[in-house]
Amino acid sequence: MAPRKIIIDTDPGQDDAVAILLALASPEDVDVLGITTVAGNVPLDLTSKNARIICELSGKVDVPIYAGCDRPLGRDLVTAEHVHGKTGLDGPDLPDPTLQLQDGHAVDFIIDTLRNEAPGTVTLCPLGPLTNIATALTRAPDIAEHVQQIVLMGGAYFEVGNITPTAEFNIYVDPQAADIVFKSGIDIVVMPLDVTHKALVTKSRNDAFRSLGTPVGIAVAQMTDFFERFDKEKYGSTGAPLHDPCVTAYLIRPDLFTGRHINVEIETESELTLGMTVADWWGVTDRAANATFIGDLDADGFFALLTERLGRL
Ligand SMILES: [Ca+2]
Repeated sequence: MAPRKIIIDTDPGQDDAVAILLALASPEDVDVLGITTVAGNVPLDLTSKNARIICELSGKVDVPIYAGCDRPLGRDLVTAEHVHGKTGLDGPDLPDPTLQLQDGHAVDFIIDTLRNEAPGTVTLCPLGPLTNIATALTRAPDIAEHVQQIVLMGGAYFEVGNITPTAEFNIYVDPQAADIVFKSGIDIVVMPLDVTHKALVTKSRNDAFRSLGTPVGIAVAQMTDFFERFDKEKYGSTGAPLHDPCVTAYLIRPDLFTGRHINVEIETESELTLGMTVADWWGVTDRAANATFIGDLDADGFFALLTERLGRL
């Protein structure tokens, strides 16, 4: 089978970095048409810089990188330096990038790329707030039929919220954008906290990254070392959850994941529950299913895949 054509839309982020590295290490499975950046974990200038740092680290410098929206559609940007550090990529000491951003806006790149590809052939992989994707779909509704699937990290049901008591960060930052995407009619696969909190980097899993002995393996180990402080303190978990790599791992090994095809709606108005993903996991409404909401994964299989692929870079 030909590799799946994908666009990674991202706000790196240590876990975004690992997701991107996994994709770049897997050319037989995914063809990365481009990487688009969005404001999220840190402001846009930093997410755009971090995306370039990651591509240089991987040695794959021919993937075009475009900067996108620097703020959510209808509200002020909320960032997460308390999780990811001041740079968004704290942990390893990586050099400033020499790789340049492409001219032009990420949203234009998404629109043009989709229009140039056959209907139903490009998968969008949002790893941050959905601002770029929603802007593209609003400006050019015709691109929806060119999308094969959207596989995104965001939301939560059983785990509820990580930035407010009821909202997951990516959805909370731009709930209006999320609402547009979830109502788009496109086939959506969601990696909520319910599954990503089961993708924990335990000490032995992190040792496996470090033992690769390569610049990529060591940098990933240092990133997760940094990232895990926050989650260990907050949740008392055994290690850092690798949220975003669930997206790229799903493209390579969907059999590692299980979920339910259900209705998911986004709360866009309530001050109390803004950005909540109202997921009808138990099928208690007659609202039509619009997303596959993943609930579980084979964590050992996931980390085995990750370690094997990262070892190639
Ligand atoms: Ca992210």
